Amino acid sequence: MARTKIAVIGCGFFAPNHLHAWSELPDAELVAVCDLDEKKATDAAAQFSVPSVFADAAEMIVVAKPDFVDIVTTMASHLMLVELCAANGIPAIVQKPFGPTFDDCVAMVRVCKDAGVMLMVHENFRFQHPMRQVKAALDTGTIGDPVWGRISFRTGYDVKAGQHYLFDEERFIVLDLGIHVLDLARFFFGEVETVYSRHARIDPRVKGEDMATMVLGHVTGATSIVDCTYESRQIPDFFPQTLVTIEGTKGALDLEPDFRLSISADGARRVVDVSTPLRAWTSQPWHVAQDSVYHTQAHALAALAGGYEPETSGADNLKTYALVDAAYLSAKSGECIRI
Ligand code: NAD
Ligand code: 89V
Repeated sequence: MARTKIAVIGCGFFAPNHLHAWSELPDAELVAVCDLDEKKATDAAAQFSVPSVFADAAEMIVVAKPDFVDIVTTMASHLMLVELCAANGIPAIVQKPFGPTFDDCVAMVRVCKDAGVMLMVHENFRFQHPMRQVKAALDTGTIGDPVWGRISFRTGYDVKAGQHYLFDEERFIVLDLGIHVLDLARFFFGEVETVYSRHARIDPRVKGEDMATMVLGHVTGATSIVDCTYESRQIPDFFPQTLVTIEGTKGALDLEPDFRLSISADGARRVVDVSTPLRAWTSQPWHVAQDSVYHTQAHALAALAGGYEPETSGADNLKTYALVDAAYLSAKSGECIRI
């Protein structure tokens, strides 16, 4: 079977992970890279042996004729680029945050639906190896039905050093990082009906909030706490690990630091190592995130080939994005928001 011809738009900070993953996926063939800054695209093409380089996405689509476009730009350009793909009948995967506003996200879903092309959001946290192990453990039913939990991402790692644009985001950590953790809450506990959130700004150099604590009421009756900060002073710092506690009707599980998954059920506790093996191109401490890029893209290719909706389709991600908006509304009003 012919390999899927992939074009990548955006060759900045995070793109090398996408390019490595596409290079490693046997069913993918990188045919073009594009960046407004042509030097970045040229450098990426040289490093990953990509035959065509563009500074203009519209030209790339006409000339390179990709089967699938991977949009790795920051959110301001997502709507324009997704519209471009849809207008040319090409499916796309777009990095998180899906868009700067809910209306933009809805427009992207609509334009792809009308064009009959797949749209996936690169929401990679649920594709992290430890998170798949947590979900698999939940699905065995060993701990019963989840009734309470906490999903926590706390670090002092300087993410802004690599991603300078984060300084200027009016809506910062909930939209940048909370969106991942909220997606995990949906993944583990199901859909959400209420959101209460408190935010704080700790680093005076950023415009938006860099600490958030959200309480979610799930449709099942379960409650989860989603908390995140880029300004934790904890030692050791476990960046970029997400810690998970889930209590169920028959037991409990904890994804602890250093990727130990402890499962308590039937009066006993067992601990499983769920650490992520290194790939040739992944390295500590980012490897768990990098590896999830591979699995996210593998899922995209499988959904494309199989003609089914990916787990984190554009339509699905609207539900996560609605929680982001609700968190901001709650933090501003001091009220619990019904979805
Ligand atoms: P970046 O600014 O370093 O790179 C983006 C690149 O896109 C830039 O080189 C820019 O010139 C290019 N670009 C912008 N508009 C373009 C257009 N219309 N046509 C062609 N090129 C264009 O950003 P980044 O840090 O690589 O982040 C990109 C996205 O990835 C962000 O949305 C960010 O939130 C996300 N991200 C996700 C993860 C994750 O784990 N999922 C991690 C880091 C970043
Ligand atoms: O930007 C991101 O999406 C996150 C990280 C925590 C690494 O910054 O993956």
